[in-house]
Amino acid sequence: MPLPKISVVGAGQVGATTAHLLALKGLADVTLLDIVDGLAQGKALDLMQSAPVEGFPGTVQGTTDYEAMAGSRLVVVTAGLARKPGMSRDELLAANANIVGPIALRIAAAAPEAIVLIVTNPLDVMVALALQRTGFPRQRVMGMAGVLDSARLRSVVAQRLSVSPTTVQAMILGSHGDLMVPLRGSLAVDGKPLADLLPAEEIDRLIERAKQGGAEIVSLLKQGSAYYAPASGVVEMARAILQNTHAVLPVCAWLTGEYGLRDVCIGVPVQLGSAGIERVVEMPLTAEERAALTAAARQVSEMTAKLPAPQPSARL
Ligand code: A3D
Repeated sequence: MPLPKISVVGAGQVGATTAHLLALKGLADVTLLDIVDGLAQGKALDLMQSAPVEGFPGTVQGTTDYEAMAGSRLVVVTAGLARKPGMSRDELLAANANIVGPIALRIAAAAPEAIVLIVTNPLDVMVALALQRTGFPRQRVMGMAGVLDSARLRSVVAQRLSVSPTTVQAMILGSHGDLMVPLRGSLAVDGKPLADLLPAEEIDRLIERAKQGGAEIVSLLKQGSAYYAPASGVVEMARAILQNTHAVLPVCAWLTGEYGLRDVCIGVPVQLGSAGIERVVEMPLTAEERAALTAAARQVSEMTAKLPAPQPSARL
């Protein structure tokens, strides 16, 4: 059976690592696209030269041509600037809107049936922008952040308890930034509530460490931001879509009344399948969690309202 096609726009750290994982896992034929001539082509060649050793079945091609996205089941957008030390994700807003807006128009033209998965920051606002510019239904435009944020929390909990990270469950909702909303009731190890294993203050400290996980990596790297775990988050979502698993994952989605929120993109539990977002899953929240999710949504709405109007040159 031929493999589905995934296009990855942006062949930088997150994009190239995503292409590598997709190829290694045999999930797709990958088209890697970058605005810098030679970058995607060079990385694609390098990846293809690992195929004889790794034995993966798919192909990776590199290009600067947006038309090459034609026929993609999924387009992953990682194009844009990454954070520098001390910089907030929100400071990237104007610069990355001028990159993601035109790319969304290109996707709508070249791959009108594709599902779009945004990674570029500030994540929640970029998903709203992509939804608006593609004109796609909300089922087909989403963002990756919650899988990463939850994985960071699962990782620190696993290290603290010396257990396998795959046995740790966690669900982080809200916006990808300071206003992420960890659901304390979701924290468990092999189904056993974390609250039975650790004191509340220690759980607070682990949550804070996970919240600062991205900034900690940015300050250590000195240039660029995290990419291995972000790419794993993208591939987990891609797998749920391509293999129609109906997995429930934290996904940035456009809400139309769920959780009492509307006309905003925010991280919520979503069932993913071959159509994209199959449904937003409404989990019971504490009053505190609901208030935190509402505050995060308000902040994202305010930032979305600040999006620059499309430039004539950006109208493609
Ligand atoms: P980086 O390694 O700089 O790669 C970005 C790539 O985008 C570069 O190769 C650019 O040449 C390319 N690019 C720029 N403009 C265009 C364009 N118009 N068309 C095609 N390619 C273009 O950055 P990175 O890979 O580390 O990060 C990429 C983005 O993802 C940044 O905005 C990060 O902040 C964001 N990010 C988000 C998460 C989330 O969890 C949401 C995690 C990690 C990174």
